[in-house]
Order: sequence, then structure tokens, then C-alpha cells
Amino acid sequence: MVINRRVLTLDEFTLQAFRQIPNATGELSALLRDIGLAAKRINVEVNKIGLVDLLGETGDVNVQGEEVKKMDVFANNQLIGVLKHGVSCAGIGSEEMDDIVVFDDELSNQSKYVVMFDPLDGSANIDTNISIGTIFGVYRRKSTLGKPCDRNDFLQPGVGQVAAGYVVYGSSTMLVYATRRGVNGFTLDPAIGEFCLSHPNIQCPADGKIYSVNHGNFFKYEKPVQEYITCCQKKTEKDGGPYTNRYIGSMVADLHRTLIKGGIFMYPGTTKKPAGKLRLMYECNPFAFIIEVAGGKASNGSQRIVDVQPTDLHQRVPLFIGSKNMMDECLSYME
Ligand code: P6P
Repeated sequence: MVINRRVLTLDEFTLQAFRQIPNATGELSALLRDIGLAAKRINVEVNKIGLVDLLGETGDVNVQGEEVKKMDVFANNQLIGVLKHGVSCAGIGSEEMDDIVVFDDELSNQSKYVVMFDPLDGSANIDTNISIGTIFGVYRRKSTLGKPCDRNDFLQPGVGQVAAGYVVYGSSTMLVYATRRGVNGFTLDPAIGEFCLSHPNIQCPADGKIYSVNHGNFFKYEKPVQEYITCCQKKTEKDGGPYTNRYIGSMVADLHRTLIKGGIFMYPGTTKKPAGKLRLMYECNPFAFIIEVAGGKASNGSQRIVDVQPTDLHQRVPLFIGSKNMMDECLSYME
């Protein structure tokens, strides 16, 4: 009897990867499956957001000074729940939490990994049904196994990630994750409630024709950034254009498109906010890791995002990320 094994589920894929890596313990595979489970639970509520009492604000303000959406809290709790009750994570850092959460129990203290995540990025778009997402990065802890993890386990440069990924709750729900071995995308099949391999070995095209930036801030950007944006607007067929501008205002959606179709996404600093808006640890580092594994580049304008030494869980950095050749041209303006 021939069994149709053509479409691998996330669980099957991560188990296959685990079997191919000598001395692997399976902890990372289990951790990715845990995140997939949380994503499925978040997806159920996101998909019916208008029908359940999860629209709107909680009335609280998070560490970022932003109004907390009810769905932010729900998504945050789902991720903490699966990671705390799994056996692969010693603790987490979240956009929604002022400080790290240490899962100080015997099994968790034996776990090799810590996870940083933004449980629901773009949540301001929830009420208008625009795609939103979950972003995560996985680090091998530096502290002693058997003891609780600590803040130094989290304040590592992005180059230290062992895996990073995101979930985009869009026209379909996809989980995309990268390890050093490659970037793979899984589409949720509602019929079986499983993420199924739909985009194996994703490569970011070296060139693209889409530039993604909030033009509303144009006159607040530094001159080199203004000059590069103007260069994008002037592209013709002769020099790889014409370019088009696409900006959804939801990082996961804009960067998923950039990864798949090529292009460049920018959230530069402004004269008033030179560090920009996006957070290094759980927004920029995961995407920088993913795009680099896929052949693209990510920079803060002067250095690789993944080389930035973090000093605070919630620090912000300017972000330029996307197709290699477009990034090279963009960075030539920054120099
Ligand atoms: P602006 C969403 O709030 C977010 O953090 C990212 O998902 C998105 O790319 C960015 O902010 C949009 O910010 O200032 O352009 O509205």
C-alpha cells in the first residue's frame, strides 16, 4: 500500500530534521511544535475576532507605552502556556512583559533554550481585519543547565539565534521558520488542523521591485534615507525598475511579502526618534536571521542587525531589510 507522504506536517518535518542531525536531542523540534500549537490556538480566535469578546483594548498600557489589545494578552498567554508546560524552554521574553519570565521548575531549568517573542505584532490592525502576526527567536541559553535562566540568556546578539520564525494570520495562516539549514514555510490546513509544508527552502530573490516604507514620515527621515527613497521612485526599466510602493503597516505581512517576492522594507529612525520604532530582540532579530538564511540582508543602517549587542530587552533599532542587491544599493546611500 502506498501512503501519500507528499505533504509533510510541521511535526513530521521537524522530526525528520531531528533524525538527520547527529546528537540532536529533539528539544528544538519539540519547541517549534509547541509554538505551532500556540499559533493554531491564536489563529482560531483571530479568525473570528469580530464574533468573540477579544476586540478592542484591555485598558492597560504595555512597557512600550502602547494600548494593550485583548488579543495581545490572549496571544501572549497562549505562547507562555505552551512553552512553560513544554520541556524545551527555560524562560521567555515578550513584547507584552516588562521583564523576562523564568520558568523556574525542574524540567524547564534543564531546557537548553530561551525564546523571545512578539505575541501579536500589528495588533492595531486587528479591528480592520488586516493581516497580523506572531514573531519569535530561539536562543541557546548561556547559564548553567539545571539552574533558572537569567537576563544574560536573552541579551544575546541575533547571530546567536538557533532558530527564528513568524506566523502570519492572513488570507491563509502560515508559519515560517529558519534554522541555519534553511527557511521553510507551512500553511495551516484547517481541515486537519495541521501546518503543512507548502514553501520548502524559501530563498529571498536577490532583486525586487517593491520598496516598503511609511511615506508619511518622509520629511522626518535623515537625508541619505530620503535620497534612497527618491532613487526608488525614479527607477525605470533601464535600472531594474520601475519600483512600486507597498506598505501594509503590519511588519509580518510586509516582511513575508519581501521574503517571498523580493523587495526592501525600511523602518528608519526619524529626527525625533533616531532609533525608530521596531524592537531589536523580538521583531528585527528574528526577521534578520530569517532573511539572511534566505540570502537577503538586514541592517540598522551601519551594521548587520544580528551583530547589534543588545543592552535592553525592549530596545528599538532602525531597520533596513530585504533583497541583497537592493540592500547593497540602499546601504551605499547610508555610507
Ligand atoms: P507605522 C505595528 O504596530 C508595527 O509595530 C509593525 O508591525 C509595523 O511595521 C509598524 O508598526 C508600522 O508603524 O509608524 O508605520 O504605523
